[in-house]
Amino acid sequence: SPQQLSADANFHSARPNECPRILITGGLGQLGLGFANLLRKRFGDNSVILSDIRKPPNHVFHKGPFIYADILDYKNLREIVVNNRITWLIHFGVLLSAVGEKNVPLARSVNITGLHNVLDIAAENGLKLFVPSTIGAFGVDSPRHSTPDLCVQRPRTIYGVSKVHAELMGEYYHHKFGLDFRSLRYPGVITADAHPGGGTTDYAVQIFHDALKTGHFESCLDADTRLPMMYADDCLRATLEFLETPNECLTMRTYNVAAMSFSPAELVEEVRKQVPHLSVEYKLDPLRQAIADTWPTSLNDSRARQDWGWKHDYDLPALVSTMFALLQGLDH
Ligand code: AKB
Repeated sequence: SPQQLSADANFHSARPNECPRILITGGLGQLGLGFANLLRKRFGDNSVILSDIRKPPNHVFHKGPFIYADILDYKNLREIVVNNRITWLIHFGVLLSAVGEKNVPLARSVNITGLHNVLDIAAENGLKLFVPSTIGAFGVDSPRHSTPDLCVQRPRTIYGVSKVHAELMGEYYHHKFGLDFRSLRYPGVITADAHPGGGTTDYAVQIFHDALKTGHFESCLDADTRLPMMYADDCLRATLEFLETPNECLTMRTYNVAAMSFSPAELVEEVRKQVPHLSVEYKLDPLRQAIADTWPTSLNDSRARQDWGWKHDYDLPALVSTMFALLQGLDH
């Protein structure tokens, strides 16, 4: 479209030479626009192309370049990387844990075939490649508490299996072909500006909207199911700081990152400090509960803290007060 062409023209002309040229896949998911905003602040508005297979809402389109990119279409993706002289690829395109179990063939294709396309294009074109991993890459056989970076990983979801595959393939491409592959194992991420789609930790975003809209919250996980969680700003800052860390500081390619752990009951208690009348019902979703029961309750991220200085800013009280301030500001 003419708008797309002009977005591309801006992308080519306005960027200083030393800045990375960044493509984000799955850009309309929970983290895409937030990360594009952070990267655009750092490297300039036209340094980042957001991409997805869906039509973006106007506010996304007006914030900077957006392009159609299908990670399952190798030639389409390669053309975008080549034509825009991309140097960093942020691969957010994925089906999350719960939705993946409901459509295994699609999850296998998006999460595994899509990753293969991204890996090959990144290796062929000398890109820096970031692929998030997850607490879902661990399983019942992993240590449950303070789970370390290196331990047994036998997840039982297609999402988890595909993420272990991504970690291993990325590391293999790094050692075999010199690909600058980097991955962080994200906890459940809590965003104010976007909803997650089909994850096991989604309840921790939903509660804020329900508290403000109806004052009633139905938790799909049991009251005492503790999981590692992180506020979006910490998650995105961790990702950028990690990407900017010189190669020689990294002793690994896939790191745990952590901030806090809480259960639905602990989150409810904190939310009630802002919305005291919140009523809560525990209506378990058997699929999500079964998945959560196999995940770590907390991550050990000491290697990230040691190697590249990771440090979180938000604990549970800070997360809750920030979420309410933002959502009320958005005129809920
Ligand atoms: C999910 O719940 O599937 C994701 C994750 C923790 O990876 N939010």
